[in-house]
Amino acid sequence: MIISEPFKIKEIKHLNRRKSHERWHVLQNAGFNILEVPADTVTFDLVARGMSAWSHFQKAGYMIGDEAYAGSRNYQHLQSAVKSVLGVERLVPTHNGIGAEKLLVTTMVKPGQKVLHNRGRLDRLVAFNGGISIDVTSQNAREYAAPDQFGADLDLALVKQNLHEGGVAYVHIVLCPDAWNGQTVSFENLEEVNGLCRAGGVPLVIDISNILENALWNTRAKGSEDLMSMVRDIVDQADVVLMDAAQDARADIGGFISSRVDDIFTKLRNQVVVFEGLHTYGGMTGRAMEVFAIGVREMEEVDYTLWYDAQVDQFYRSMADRGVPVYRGTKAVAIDVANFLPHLKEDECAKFVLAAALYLSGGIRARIVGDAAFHLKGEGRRFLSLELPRHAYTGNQLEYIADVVVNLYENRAKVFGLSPVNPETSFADELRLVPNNNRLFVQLPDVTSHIFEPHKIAIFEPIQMLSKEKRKAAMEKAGSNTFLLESQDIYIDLLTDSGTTAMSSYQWEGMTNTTDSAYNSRHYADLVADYAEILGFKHIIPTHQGRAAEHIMSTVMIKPGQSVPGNMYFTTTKLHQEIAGGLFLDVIVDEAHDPESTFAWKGNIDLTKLRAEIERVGGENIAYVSFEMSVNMAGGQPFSMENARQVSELCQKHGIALMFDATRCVENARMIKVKDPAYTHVTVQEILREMMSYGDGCTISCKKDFMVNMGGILACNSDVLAGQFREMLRIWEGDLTTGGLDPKDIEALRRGLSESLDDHYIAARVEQTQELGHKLIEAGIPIVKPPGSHAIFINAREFLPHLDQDEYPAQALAAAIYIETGVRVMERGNVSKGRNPETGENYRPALELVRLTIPRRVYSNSHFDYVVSGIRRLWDNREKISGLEMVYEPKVLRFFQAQFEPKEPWCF
Ligand code: P61
Repeated sequence: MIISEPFKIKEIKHLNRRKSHERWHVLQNAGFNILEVPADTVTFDLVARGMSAWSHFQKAGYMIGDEAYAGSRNYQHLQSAVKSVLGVERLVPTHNGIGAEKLLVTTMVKPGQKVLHNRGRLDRLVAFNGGISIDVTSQNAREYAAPDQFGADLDLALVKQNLHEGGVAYVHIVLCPDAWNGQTVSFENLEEVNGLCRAGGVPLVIDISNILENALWNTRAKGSEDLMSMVRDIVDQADVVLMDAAQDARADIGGFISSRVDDIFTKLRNQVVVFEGLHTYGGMTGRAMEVFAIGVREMEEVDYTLWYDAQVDQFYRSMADRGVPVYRGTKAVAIDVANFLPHLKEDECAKFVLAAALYLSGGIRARIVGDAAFHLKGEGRRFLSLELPRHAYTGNQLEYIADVVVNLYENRAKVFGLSPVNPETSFADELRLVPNNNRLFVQLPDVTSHIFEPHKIAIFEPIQMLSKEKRKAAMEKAGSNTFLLESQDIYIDLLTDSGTTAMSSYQWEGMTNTTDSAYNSRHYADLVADYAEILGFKHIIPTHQGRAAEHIMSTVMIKPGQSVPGNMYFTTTKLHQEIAGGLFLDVIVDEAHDPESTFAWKGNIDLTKLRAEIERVGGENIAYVSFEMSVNMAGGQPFSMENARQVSELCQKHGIALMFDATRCVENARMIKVKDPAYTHVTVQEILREMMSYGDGCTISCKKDFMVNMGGILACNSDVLAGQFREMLRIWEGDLTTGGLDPKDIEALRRGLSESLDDHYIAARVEQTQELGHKLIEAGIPIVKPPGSHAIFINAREFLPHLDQDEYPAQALAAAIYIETGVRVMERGNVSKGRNPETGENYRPALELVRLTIPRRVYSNSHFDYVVSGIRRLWDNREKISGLEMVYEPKVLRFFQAQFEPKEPWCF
């Protein structure tokens, strides 16, 4: 069974969110027709066509369009992909699925001829050509049964009878017809219809746009696992196949039609230039063909098909299990409208009412397209499809949607009908409706049960799991150091949240239209203005990343021999303080060193310790106080606003500068909002401003909270300091107005700031980490409490009590976690802390931890469920993990490159 996405998130798109009263106005303007609602007001657009996520290979393909009029390379790529994956030899490209159908009908239907099909709705294209469209789907389709029942089979007797009567142009099978909620056609039925067609001399046309979903259920029925052979077998039944690129191939646009029959193929190929474009592009751009071609190749990734199916199943169960009348389709879950709104009369447009109510209460758009009459009466009126785009939404989001549906079901009595203003109109998008009661829907209670990611998946990157044997070999090669593993060997990468963020399409948009000059670009000016506004510091200086800012600040502000008190060390921060001749002194509260303490503000500075240090050396001998937000090494622990205020006062009294490490400032602000009742109703942005107001400047590694893969900031209020910082910047980093960053990254950084301050985003971000922590606690794993915001830290001393600290328990545990689960984590203990230069002994810090760091917007909760179950397994085998011996040790920051060997061979 597949339990988590076989990919990680590479790029996200923000979801639009509106309040329900705002949606009410939108609905009024849209004539209560869901199709007329502007897409930018929809949160969840539940259409499986063209709304799916792309793989990052598809995105790359989009950039290599060969826009030649004739014989484009992308056409060749598409042709060879379709041949190799689907076994389809001769390709006639079209601009979309309708383009393919248009070629089909215009070349193959003569006036008066019949088309037999299982589409379940009126076919205007056939009628327009003078043909007669006859639905021959079996009666079982009306049950809307689960996909294993093959409800979309053709009624063989009806097919036979019509073929016998003659005048049939072709038989057209859709493998998972939308109008029957994507029910499936069985392979036996295909074979039998094929036999009938052959006998009758009539071509069989198969629409293979949803061939993966169909083949999945046919392989299951046969007890087989070979999905791609079933795909080939299905294609083999057809004389003509056609495909909409925007479905299984996850493209946005495109299609093709093909025939193995020479005569038909020649007609299609001649006709394509009349309606679509030249026979080597057929109305597609080169880039569209490339995206399509890559999508076709990726149809062979069976895990993608399994994951999509698992999502449909989860979505179905989350509603069915709570009593909602729903049907499980192959790519949609359909609501049984009559049973959902039994109090509405025939003429009250129940399907449109339900669609409007779903939009109103959750920003959800169900799919109502095509003929108006189909949706107002008869079969079409019976169900409302919620189609899942492929790989675009997370389990959390599906749960939320299900909550909205359940909430609506429980309050269905409050829902009133709609009356059509123009019931005779042809197409659904033209329909206008008015409420039968002006208070329609307004009493529906809001659903607040789920915090969900405020973005959908735009681009994903496949991940793969090596076998345990291979993982063991990879870890051996890496000298039991997770920093030395290769990324391609990792299933879920929790090494760091630094630079690993999935950027948004909004950031990418800014990066594609940049002024690339290093000298005073608009991006620099905008960045400085935005960060100054939000952080409240006068001078904003970009650097290439955090440690560069630390180096400059330490060099400028520390005189050799000066003390630098701080709330726990961070590796690079302390190193730069020491390089400048400073002496770091830990003044964090004692609770921070106790993994079991549940003190809410473990990031606080202990004022007594700080006061004592000031008394000991005198204020003038303190370079500055180094005050980290969401203290990394303590477990991602926040400081309180009260503490910031008090530390600030104390510093001010003694003329000591207070410099923040604001790397995870937004997360600290969120924690203040959650933990301090005085800030419950204050926005994260305002909290951040207040926090910053207590300091004199900061360094930031923007690769964390500010949503970029590269970038840093050095900020201060003092003109003198800023001048000195800038001098160093030019010597060490790059130009004044880039700090060594690409202007594209500067624009991404500017846009990342606004995204990080979105209250919905930061709530979901912190919630994800908290949930992981709580699940590990429930599984009995010893972690640092309370769970922090960017990472969960496992207490390796407790996990491996049989190891001495000089056998590097955290290092051993990190290596073992990779071998057992394919998940990469980071040691934060004896190896990271290093040796005391005076004694040469390991420091043996109080905290011997393994860090599970959560990249931003990259993984879903399903991934973390996998992580928890794997670590739980290891916990049961923990005594089998022996200690390590260090066999290679660099002098500084040794943890990055050190190598180890297990003292005894590991066998778990
Ligand atoms: C991390 F193993 N953090 O957490 P730069 N301040 C703070 C950081 O967390 C931080 C920097 C400054 C990393 C990357 C990393 O020993 C390690 O942009 C609170 O990385 O230069 C970085 O910012 C430095 C991992 C750094 C390490 C040092 O994963």
